[in-house]
Amino acid sequence: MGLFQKLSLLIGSVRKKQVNVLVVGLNNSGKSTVINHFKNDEEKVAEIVPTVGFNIERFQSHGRYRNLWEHYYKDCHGIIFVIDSSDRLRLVVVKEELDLMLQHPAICTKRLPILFFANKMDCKESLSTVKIAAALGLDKIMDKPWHISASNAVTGEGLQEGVEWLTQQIRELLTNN
Ligand SMILES: Nc1nc2c(ncn2[C@@H]2O[C@H](COP(=O)(O)OP(=O)(O)OP(=O)(O)O)[C@@H](O)[C@H]2O)c(=O)[nH]1
Ligand SMILES: [Mg+2]
Repeated sequence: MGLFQKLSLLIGSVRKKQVNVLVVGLNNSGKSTVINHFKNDEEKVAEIVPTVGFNIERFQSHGRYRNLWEHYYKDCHGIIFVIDSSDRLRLVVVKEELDLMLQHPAICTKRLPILFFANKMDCKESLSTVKIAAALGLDKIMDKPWHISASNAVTGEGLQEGVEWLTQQIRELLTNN
């Protein structure tokens, strides 16, 4: 069973409701590659469970478009934050963007689960999930469930573990509301 199918079935069994997951991250982090991985499964799902929708939207994390964020944040059930683990130089920029996102009025009041993909784990210079979590100060996120998974979006390695975690979180969120 494909990742997307599994996620849809699990969530769909709780409530037949559209689930929106937002995929964010700096340019070149691997967002489109992650999304494409889901898209292959989407076609299979359409035939099997047509009543369960799953939208993955993405936008570039550019300051210029920050006023659009609220629109995307408003209806989302979870966030996938993609990080290029091999891009050490821009890790400070990732932290800035993350902090801005967490401070956003549409985000800071919600108990939205955030899945971090420490992507490009196959690259020689890539940092471990522990080092990335420390650099981003993830341990300071107390009011939202979060999880970090190492991934290789090209081969799909690590995506399943992360998505399973996110599925469980969204399921709990939908059950409790
Ligand atoms: N080695 C390696 N390359 C990856 C991985 N994920 C993505 N890439 C490559 O990184 C480049 C950027 O990936 P995209 O998915 O286009 O990144 P993006 O975040 O959508 O970038 P923008 O659309 O510019 O914001 C592409 O050449 C991908 O093939 C990975 O896990 N490992
Ligand atoms: Mg892209």
